[in-house]
Amino acid sequence: MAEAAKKSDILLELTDDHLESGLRGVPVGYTTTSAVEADKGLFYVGRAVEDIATEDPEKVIYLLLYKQMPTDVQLSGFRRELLSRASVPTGVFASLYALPHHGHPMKWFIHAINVLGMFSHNRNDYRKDAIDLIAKIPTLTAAIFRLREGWGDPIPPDPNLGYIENFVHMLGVPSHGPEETAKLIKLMRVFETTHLDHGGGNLSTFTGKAVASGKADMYESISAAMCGLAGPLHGRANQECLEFIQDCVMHIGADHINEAEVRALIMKKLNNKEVVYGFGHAVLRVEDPRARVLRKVGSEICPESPLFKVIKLLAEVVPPILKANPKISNPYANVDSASGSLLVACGLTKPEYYTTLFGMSRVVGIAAQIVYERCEARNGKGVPIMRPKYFYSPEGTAKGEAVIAGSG
Ligand code: HAX
Repeated sequence: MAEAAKKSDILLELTDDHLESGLRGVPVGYTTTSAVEADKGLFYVGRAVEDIATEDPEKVIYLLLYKQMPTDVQLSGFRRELLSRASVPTGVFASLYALPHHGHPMKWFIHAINVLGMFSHNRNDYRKDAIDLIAKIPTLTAAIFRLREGWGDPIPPDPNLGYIENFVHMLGVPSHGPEETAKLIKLMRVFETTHLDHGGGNLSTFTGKAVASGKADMYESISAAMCGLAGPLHGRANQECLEFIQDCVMHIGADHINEAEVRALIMKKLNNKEVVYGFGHAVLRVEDPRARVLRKVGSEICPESPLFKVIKLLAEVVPPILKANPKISNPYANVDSASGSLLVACGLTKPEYYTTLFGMSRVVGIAAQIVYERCEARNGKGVPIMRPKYFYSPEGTAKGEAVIAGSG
């Protein structure tokens, strides 16, 4: 009853103000995996992400897929299942060898997922394809790094390693000794758990579910979702954000990082009408808890890194500046503010790869949500094909108010 009352609070009377608003606040459906609460943060199946970010990634993936934390027996069975499906058909790698090295890694990633779908024997079984894709995505992502960077052929998964330990093993960063490897594993475990899911309406998740609503298979749907993630206002913000932080360090000098200089750079950016990457959020109205979790990891693995010093300063300096602009709904740091600087400290120095790491994790939440919408919603009938309404209007709002000429 209480739940019903809560929902009716947000069911809207739609007005013209909702048009061309990117569907802000327009209720669409249910998510069974996660919730973004504007004044509290992100919850996976009711658990605050801050509380479970350092759990084993396999446990958190299991939670999103099966809506409960696994017992030890369930966890070891799940690990075995992921490992048994982690190998990627060589035909997928063959297609990667043909791609241009100047193509952005996200384009490789999207291509690889789509090609992987051509090798699926699951006859469009969304549940089986979800597990297969989750099992194989670290293998694919690692291969993309290796082939683009000329590090050598893909490295096969090691059946004795965990999900993220295996990913780092398959990456095989040539310059890494045991210490760097351990640091990268520590970061990537938290990177994975913090990026797995983010409610139902973020662009990539919504896109994936919309494409799946036409009964496109899991691979087509996830490829489409990853096209959404590739945009700079969404998943690629982590790349843009690191480039900005690197710029700060270069301008100020690694030994002279100070508040006044950082503030001046932000003001310059805003005066140039540029976006301050890593800040703001479409739903949250508090600091993104995932930014805090990542800064905590940073204080353990790279406290002296100049990039890390800048992100700590930005988290203090930027919010009061953005608050001065009443148009900006959330002036606080988001998840993308911190991740890139930590990845650099762990030896993954090229920002253009960061969205693939985001994608590797987010595939889990999107696949879990697609399984719900296709196989469970409406007593198993599934959500119907998406078909929102657009008004025909010759000029739209390009020159002031729209004149609606029909509504077919
Ligand atoms: N810097 C400068 N301007 C900003 C801003 C920022 N960090 N955040 C918001 N604004 C501007 C918007 O561009 C918008 O301007 P217009 O009205 O001229 O279009 C205005 O403030 C109102 O925006 P909003 O309501 O506060 O935020 P939106 O819901 O429209 O957008 C964004 C949310 C995350 C896209 C936005 O805050 C932004 O562009 N941030 C910087 C990019 C970024 O860090 N993106 C990653 C977000 C996390 C994520 O989804 N990762 O995948």
